[in-house]
Amino acid sequence: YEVVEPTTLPHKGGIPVGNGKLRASEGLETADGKWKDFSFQPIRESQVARAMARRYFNDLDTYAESDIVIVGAGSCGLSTAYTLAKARPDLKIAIIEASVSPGGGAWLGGQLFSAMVMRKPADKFLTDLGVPFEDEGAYVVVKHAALFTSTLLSKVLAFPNVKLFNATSVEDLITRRDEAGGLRIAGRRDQLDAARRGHDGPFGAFSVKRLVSMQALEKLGGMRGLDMNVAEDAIVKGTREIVPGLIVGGMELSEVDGANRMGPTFGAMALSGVKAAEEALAVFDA
Ligand code: AHZ
Repeated sequence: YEVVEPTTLPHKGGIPVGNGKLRASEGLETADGKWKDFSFQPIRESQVARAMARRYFNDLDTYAESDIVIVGAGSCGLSTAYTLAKARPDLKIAIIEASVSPGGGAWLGGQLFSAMVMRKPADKFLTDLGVPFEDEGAYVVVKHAALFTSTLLSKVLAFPNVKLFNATSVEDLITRRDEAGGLRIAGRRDQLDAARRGHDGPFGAFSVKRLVSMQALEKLGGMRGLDMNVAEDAIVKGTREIVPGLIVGGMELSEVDGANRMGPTFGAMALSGVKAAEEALAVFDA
């Protein structure tokens, strides 16, 4: 499908609001300049169904074999996707998110407050992304966590080599044996599961719990209590390939390593995403 950039659409940038009133812009005006004769272009219901279904099934077909599969579109998974897609337009990246709404816990800064705190040096990630923040010295504050999440999401989804399958839950891991008999996650190098999280919730730490039940990991360390200073460094530094083919980052990693949680500060999620992307490329390019 040919993608039409917004500036070339007939309504040229949408409907501007002037003098407090909604005013039709060029291309949207009706003959008398009022809304009386306004009408959308005609359509059949079947066209709508086909327009959606054709693309979805085409995407399912295209991404049935992906280079990288990211399980969970929380702050860590999305940061991974952003870093990978930006660095490697040649890779096919699928994001699978159980919920209808991607973003995980990052729509709020934590504890029902709207601002988001990130400790330095995670400000570099915000600068790269183009999200404004207030500098408080050792840490920065984004006015709205939702601004961070919506900006990250919009950039990730705009990459032509990324497809988000939301409302889709990962229910098991594909496994293979290598020549030496060792277990690896997914077929060859072509299915790589990177970066997701793990609070105990309906889907909490799914991948790593499954690793235990399939005896690829002896046991989980279990997430510890809150200690921001210890937790954030540990999650970023510990983001790695846990079992061949499976890279774990974000809060899910705390379940593996018995690491502390960090509570409402998101720098480690962004930078764990960056590290997960690096680890994935190291595996992929090996
Ligand atoms: O819906 C989940 C969420 O959007 C999704 N998910 C979980 N299991 C899945 C499955 N298939 C598909 N089986 C699944 N999707 O994964 C996403 C996880 O996002 P998150 O925001 O919950 O995790 P994160 O690691 O990206 O960020 C954690 C943020 C936290 S938790 C925390 C603390 O507890 O102290 N502190 C921070 C900053």
